Amino acid sequence: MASTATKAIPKFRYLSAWFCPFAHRSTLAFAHHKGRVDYEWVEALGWELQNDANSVTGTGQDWYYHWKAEELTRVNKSALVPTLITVDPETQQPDESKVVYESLVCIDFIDQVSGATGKDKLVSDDPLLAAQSRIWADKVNRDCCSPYYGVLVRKEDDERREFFDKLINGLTTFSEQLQKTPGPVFLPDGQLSNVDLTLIPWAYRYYVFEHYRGPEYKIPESKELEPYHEWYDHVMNLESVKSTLPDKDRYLEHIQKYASGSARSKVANAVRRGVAAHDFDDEKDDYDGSEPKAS
Ligand SMILES: N[C@@H](CCC(=O)N[C@@H](CS)C(=O)NCC(=O)O)C(=O)O
Repeated sequence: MASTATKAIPKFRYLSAWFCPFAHRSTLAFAHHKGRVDYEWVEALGWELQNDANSVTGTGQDWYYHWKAEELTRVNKSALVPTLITVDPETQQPDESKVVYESLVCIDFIDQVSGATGKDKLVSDDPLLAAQSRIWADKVNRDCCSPYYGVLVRKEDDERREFFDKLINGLTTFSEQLQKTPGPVFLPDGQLSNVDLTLIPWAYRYYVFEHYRGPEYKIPESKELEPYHEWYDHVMNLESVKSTLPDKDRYLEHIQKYASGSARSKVANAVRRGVAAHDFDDEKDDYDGSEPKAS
C-alpha cells in the first residue's frame, strides 16, 4: 500500500554571521533550495574590541577579534562559520553528532539533502560535470576569493597590487572558461552551480576595493572580462541571490576593520603571516581575544 506520509524537510541550525562571505555561500544554497531544506539562522560570530595595551598588533591602537558563540566552539573544533547542525526529524532537537562545515562542502551537502533533481541541482547529476564543477569551485576559491584579503590586509601598495593582479588573472581565467559554455553561468543550460555560488559572495563584495584602495582597484570593464561581467549581471538579478545580499553600506563599515589593519581573524592573520587566505592554520592563525602573557 502506498504511504501517504510526506517526507520531512531536512532542517539545520545554521551557525552563521551576516557579514561572512564563506557563510554567504551556504545562505545562497539554502535560498536556491528554499522549500526543500529549512534552517534556523544563529548569529554565532561577532566582533569585540580590545585595547592594545600588550601590543598585540604593535600599533598601540584598539583592535578587533572574533567573539564566538559557545555552541560554535563546541561543535566545530576550528570554530568557523558556516557550520550546520542537523536537526533530528523525530525529536526536532539539534544532533551535535551530525555537523557539517567548510563552505564548499556545505554547498554540496545542502544540495544533496535537498533531494533536488535535474537542472535544480547545484552539483550536476552528470559525474563528469560534477567533477569539473568541484575542480573549478576550488580554483575560483583560490584565485578569485582568497586574493581579496591580500588587497585589504597587506600594508604596502605594491603588495596590495600584486594580490589585485592575481585576482584579475583569476577572473580572466574564469571568463575564458565561461566562454566554453553557452553562458551566462558556469554549467550549460543556465544551470546554477557550486562554481557560481563559490564566487558570488566575493564578486558582490569587490566594490569595497574602490572605496578603501582607490579607483585603480575597480574590476576593469575590459574585453577579456566581458563574460565575467555578463555572469555578474545575470546572477545578481536572480531572485534567490538577491534575497541574500547584505546591505552595502553596512558591509563597508564592517570591512573597514580589515582595511585599516585592526581585525584579527584566522584568514586575516594568515595573509599577514604571508600565506594565502585559504591556507590558514587553526593554531598559528588563531586569536581568542586573550592578551598575550607578559614575557
Ligand atoms: N575555509 C572556511 C573559512 C571560513 C571562515 O574563515 N569564516 C570566518 C568568518 S568570515 C570565521 O569563522 N572566522 C573565525 C576566525 O577567524 O576565528 C570555509 O570555507 O568555510
